[in-house]
Amino acid sequence: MQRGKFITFEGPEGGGKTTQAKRLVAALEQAGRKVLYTREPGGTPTGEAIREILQHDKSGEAICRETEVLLFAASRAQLVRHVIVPALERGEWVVCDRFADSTTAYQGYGRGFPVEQMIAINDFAIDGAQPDLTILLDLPVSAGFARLQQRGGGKDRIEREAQEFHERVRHGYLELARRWSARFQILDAREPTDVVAAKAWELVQRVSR
Ligand code: T5A
Repeated sequence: MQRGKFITFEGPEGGGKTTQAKRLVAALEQAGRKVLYTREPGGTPTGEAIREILQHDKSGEAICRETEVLLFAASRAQLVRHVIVPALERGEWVVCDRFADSTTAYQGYGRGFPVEQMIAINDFAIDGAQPDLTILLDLPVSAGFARLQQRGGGKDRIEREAQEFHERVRHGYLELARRWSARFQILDAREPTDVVAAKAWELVQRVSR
């Protein structure tokens, strides 16, 4: 059985990752592929419980930065072993809304942990399950937040970080795209949804050949 392909969507807040990931799943299914959609943090019962801790901070206790890194990694380790790798081995395609590059961008570039340390932690968590294609939906931080404000629903713990934090995250993603230029493709997330979806579909055609 041929292994499926693994596609991830990454980028700063409000770039349209969820919108585009779901559009891609629908397009792949229409093309006759079996597809699994998942997201980070989350995607397993353990991962979703970790997501609650990371996003809503309900205990009232501040989460240490080190704990934050390890919780993201723990959610990912579970998702890779219980969901992503089994699906790929069944020949399915996997579309994931954020993955390991989010830790490098947010906790590495954003929080200031050494980037190489974040990459090493990611490597431990994912055990070689690298995406075949990572689509970086890039847009200015202010444009992403304007969209989220329009959508409503308030900000989660990380969205509440200062603008400079989110600028570092965006810059970090662009660095990662340069570093891993064979895996990353950058799309301008300011373009209309249909335009971005068409460009993403074109990129996906290339990895399916
Ligand atoms: N995080 C995550 C880390 O710090 N480290 C990690 O390792 C990981 C995995 C996750 C948070 O955790 C952090 C990053 C995040 O802060 P989340 O709730 O999953 O949080 O949030 P995000 O992944 O950031 O998703 P968002 O909801 O912020 O945005 P999306 O998914 O990029 O955007 P989407 O599709 O929900 O769209 C946002 C709005 O814009 C509109 C949509 O209709 C929607 O209203 N929109 C467009 N409008 C105009 N033109 C377009 N092209 C549009 N595309 C979408």
